[in-house]
Amino acid sequence: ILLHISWFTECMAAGEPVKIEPRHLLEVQMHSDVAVSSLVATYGCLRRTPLTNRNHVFTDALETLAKEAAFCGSEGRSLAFIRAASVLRSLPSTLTTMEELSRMPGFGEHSKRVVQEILEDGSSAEVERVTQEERYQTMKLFTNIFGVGIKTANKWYQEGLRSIGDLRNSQKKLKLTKQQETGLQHYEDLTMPVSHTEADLIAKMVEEVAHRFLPGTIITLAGGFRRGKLSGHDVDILITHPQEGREEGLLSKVISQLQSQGLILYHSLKRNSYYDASSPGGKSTSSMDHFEGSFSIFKLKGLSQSRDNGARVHSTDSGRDWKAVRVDLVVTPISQYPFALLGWTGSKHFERELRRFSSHEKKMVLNSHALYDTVQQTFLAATSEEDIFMHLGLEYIPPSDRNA
Ligand code: DCT
Ligand code: MG
Repeated sequence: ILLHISWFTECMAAGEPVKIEPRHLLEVQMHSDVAVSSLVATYGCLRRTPLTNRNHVFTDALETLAKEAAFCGSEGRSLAFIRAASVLRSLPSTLTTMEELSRMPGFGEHSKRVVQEILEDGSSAEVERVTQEERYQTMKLFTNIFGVGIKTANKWYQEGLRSIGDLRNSQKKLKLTKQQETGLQHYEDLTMPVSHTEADLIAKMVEEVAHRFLPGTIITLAGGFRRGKLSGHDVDILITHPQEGREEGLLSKVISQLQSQGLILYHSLKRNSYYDASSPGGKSTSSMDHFEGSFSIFKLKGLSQSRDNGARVHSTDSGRDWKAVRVDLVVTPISQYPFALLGWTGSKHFERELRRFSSHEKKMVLNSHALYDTVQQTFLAATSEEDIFMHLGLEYIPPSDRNA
């Protein structure tokens, strides 16, 4: 009964009658991992998580600790904090007592302690300390650079580098990759939020060029924007065509055309590799391995006067009417499109939870290409995201509720 609890509690909060259907009861029996005494479903993909987060004060703290753990190479510890934050993110109201927390899944002692401290004192001393640490601040700064991961950031920190200025001054001896060099060059632009208006403009730009080469091409804005976010760190675009196979080779033409118009500051093309990929029944949990794609930086022009949600849409440099914007383009055959759409809509944690649910509860392997039933040893076809949720025996969660 308590399975679809975020929905259940929402109904209660809104004073709406709660109608329990037989399928809900059935699902309680199916998901052994769901504690019936718990107020919130264990898996993030069983919960509805809208954009509105009423527990920022707790989730910000837990996410800081998650980041810090990741910077120390403790992936498991990091994930524990992410899981706890995600549970609080899905709540329809602000947490007020530890008693409420005791009925929620996924809270280890450490996360509980942090929440308790915030409930009692308004903040967590540990989180305050971490955010003041030079190492944490530097790692956060460096890992925000396009192309820079934790290992590189840590190496630079150990070498005594502390700021973007330091990196720029030592650029020659750092032996940067082309990607890092561009990331550093456009650091200010790339850390400025991308607005929905800007994302739409880029999607239109790609669509217009794609249609020149291949009429009927379908362009979809995925990632955070599809979940309703008003801004993001990049623009995620899916490209497909109703006739399977027609999309092959399209991306390089689109990029070349945009490049000749001077609209690409950086790009790294990746050819598709789904024909030489290992079986989707294998162990890989990567959600975006085998598509033809491009990690790019676009030069978005002509926005000098516009403003959107408070975020300036052009660079702060004087006289510049363009802004560097990170864009990921992914080309998918139409038969894989629903899987790619589901995989690229996110959130990252929602995707992680969908894959965990698929393998632990259903013995199925889900990625951005396919859903494979390891018991039946068959691929399950889908023409929509709804089909995929149905194969998994899950209630459909719309993109706006996938902000886990
Ligand atoms: N994704 C995933 N696993 C990852 C990274 C990404 O499943 N390790 C999926 C989920 C979201 C999508 O790809 C796009 O990734 P991002 O752009 O990083 O996420 P976003 O939600 O779009 O965030 P932002 O709004 O900041 O761009
Ligand atoms: Mg994104």
